[in-house]
Formats: sequence, structure tokens, C-alpha cells
Amino acid sequence: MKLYKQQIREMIKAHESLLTRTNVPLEGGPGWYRRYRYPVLTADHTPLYWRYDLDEVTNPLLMERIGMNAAMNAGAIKWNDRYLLMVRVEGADRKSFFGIAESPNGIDNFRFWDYPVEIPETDDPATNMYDMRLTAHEDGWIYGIFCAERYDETAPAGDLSRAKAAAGIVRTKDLITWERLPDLLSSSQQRNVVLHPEFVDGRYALYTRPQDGFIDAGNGQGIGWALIDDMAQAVVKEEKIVDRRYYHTIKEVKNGEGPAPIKTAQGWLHLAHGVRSCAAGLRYVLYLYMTSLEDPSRIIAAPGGYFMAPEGEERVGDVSNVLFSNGWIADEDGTLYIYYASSDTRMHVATTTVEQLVDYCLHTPEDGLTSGSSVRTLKKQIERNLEILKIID
Ligand code: M1P
Repeated sequence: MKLYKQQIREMIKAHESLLTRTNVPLEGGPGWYRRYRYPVLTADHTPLYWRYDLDEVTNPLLMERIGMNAAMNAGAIKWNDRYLLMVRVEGADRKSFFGIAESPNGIDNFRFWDYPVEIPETDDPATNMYDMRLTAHEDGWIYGIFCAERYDETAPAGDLSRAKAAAGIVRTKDLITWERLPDLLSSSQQRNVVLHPEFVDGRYALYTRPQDGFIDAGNGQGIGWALIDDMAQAVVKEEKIVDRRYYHTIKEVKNGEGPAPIKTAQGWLHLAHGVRSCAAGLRYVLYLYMTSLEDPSRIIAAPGGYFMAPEGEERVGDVSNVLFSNGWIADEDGTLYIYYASSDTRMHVATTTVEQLVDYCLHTPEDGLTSGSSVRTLKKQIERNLEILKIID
């Protein structure tokens, strides 16, 4: 027993050193954000008491009993001065669930709360739940909208992989007790649904992502927008496209809203993911855009290309070549913490400021959609710069 206890103490010590490791900002990059050396959360950050049976009688070999596979795609919110992530934890059994992890500074020392979040079920329990976006709405509730995935009963016999995606909805006032509302009713499948933080013409507003199939957007033309009368009976009656997909761009195959947009003096600032296809499979990158304060469904800035793409170890994981973000936190001083997952495996942070991102959005050239246009845009910048460099010389 003494040896067993000692083994546990050593495991705790090693785990603590992982949890309390100081994160280090990395030099370099395009100046739009700062990456950090270490992921903020991995499967190894989940508590030992989630994974191990710590009883010598029932687990004499002190092996993991419940394996954790990934910590990814986290929603985010500042709460009681702490940085909270609503993490998609994926078990070794492939089921995702939500765990809240909090940090005092937003860049390291993230620690999971003791218990995972218990999401109340509807009459039709989801097989899998993931990718929650948190929105502190002006109605006083904090809403969480997530993907509720179920088997598609219309699949041909023997096809056990055909699923359907719907938007599950919960709300809370304390992040502890969650009220489940009916899933969003929509004529198409929906994933990456996000609640806008303010009423629009007295109604709730959702960013949607209509899709024909579970994976394929099909005729779903991009990030959509729907006004909703009642979140307790949310129905998409009319849907228009806010941010369209285009051929030969970073969002050719699919795109999806990231976290709820941030209000700035110049407009609503949005973070989204874009997906393109290549010989190596799908490539997911992050991009930004802005919409009007008067009409949050009208784009006012659409910087071309990606804002962040997978780099280094971010490229590799369960689903390689993926960056995905559904959480960011803007501090009152304008510092912005972007929480992003790499390759469906681990969570990272990048820091920047709202001012930098607005500047990025308003001054990065749009995608001209052809190589010729890209060259013309580049040429203009070169010409201007060569004149400036003459003066500097
Ligand atoms: O595997 C990459 C991502 O694929 C899906 O995103 P989307 O619906 O935009 O293609 C989601 O399953 C997401 O969780 C995952 O990270």
C-alpha cells in the first residue's frame, strides 16, 4: 500500500508540473498575433482522477481505466476574472463531452473542474456532442450552442457511419446548472451555429451553416444568418448567406463561424474557419471578416486568404492539417486571446489585440479570385514600397 500511494504521489507531481508549466510567447510570425510554445490543453491535462481508478484493490497495476484522446475545439468566456474554456474532450471511446478548464491568466495553468459538464438530454439523446460556442447574450443568459450528432436512420442497411448534425442549445446563468432547450429546427443539417450577442430588430440572431450532408456542405453556400423569435423554440424560418464560399479560395469546400463576434467601434469582428480540399485531404485554416454595426449580416471587410494556418506540430494529429477555433476572449484593455485547436487533438492560445485585428481586416487586400488579380495587388504594394525605400536610402 505504501508503494502504491508513493506511485500516486509521483504521478500527481508529474501531472502538476505539466499543469503549471509556464507558457512562452514565440518570436516571429506576420505580426497579426503571437503564438505560444506549448499547447494550453491536451488529453494529458485531464485530471488523473478521471482516467485512473486510484483504488489499489480494484486497480493493483495502477493503469488508466478510462482513456482520454483529445482536448480540442473549446468555447471560451471570461468569468469571475478567470479565463474559462468549454473544452471538447474526446474519450478513447470516441465520445466527446464538455469539460470546463480555467486559468488565471489565459495563457497557461489551465486546470479542469472536477466533473465534466452534464448536458441535459432531449427526448432524442445525441450520440455525440461537441464544439460549443458560448455567447453572453444581452438577455442575461449565457447560451451554449453545440453540434448534437445522431445516427441517420435513413442510411442504407450496413452503413453505420452516416450521421446527421443539428444544433443543440443550452443556457445558464452560473456555468454550473444548464437548462437544455429544444434543438434548433432547420430544414437542413446544421453545424457551427453561433448566437449573436445582441438582439437584432428585437429578435435573436444566429450564424448558421446549412449543409446537405453530415460532412458535405453541398448546396449550403456558406455561413448563414437567421433571425429567431424565441430561443426556447428556435426555428430557422428564413436563412440568408452572410459569408459565401468561392472556388479556389481557402473556403472553397466549407466554412463555419468561429466564436461569437466581438463588437468594435468599426464593426463586428468575426473569426471563422475555411476548408479547402487537396491531395492530402481537407485543410482547415482560420480567417477573419467584419460586418456592419447597423446590420451584422452585411460584410464590410473581407481580408483575403488565411489569418492562421497549421504550423509545425499543429499540422499533425487525429485529423491532420486542421486549425479550428470556436472561442476567444477580449479583455477590457483590448488584449485578445484566441483559443484554437490543432488537428482535432490539442488546444493552443494566440494573443493579439482587437485594434490589430481590425487593422488587419480593414487593410488586408481582398481575394481577387484569380492569379492575375493577386499579381496586380502585389504590384501596387511593391511600387509604393520601392518609392518609400528610395527615400529611406
Ligand atoms: O475535423 C475537422 C472539423 O470538422 C468539422 O468541422 P466542419 O463541420 O466545419 O467541417 C467538425 O467536426 C469539427 O469538430 C472538426 O474539428
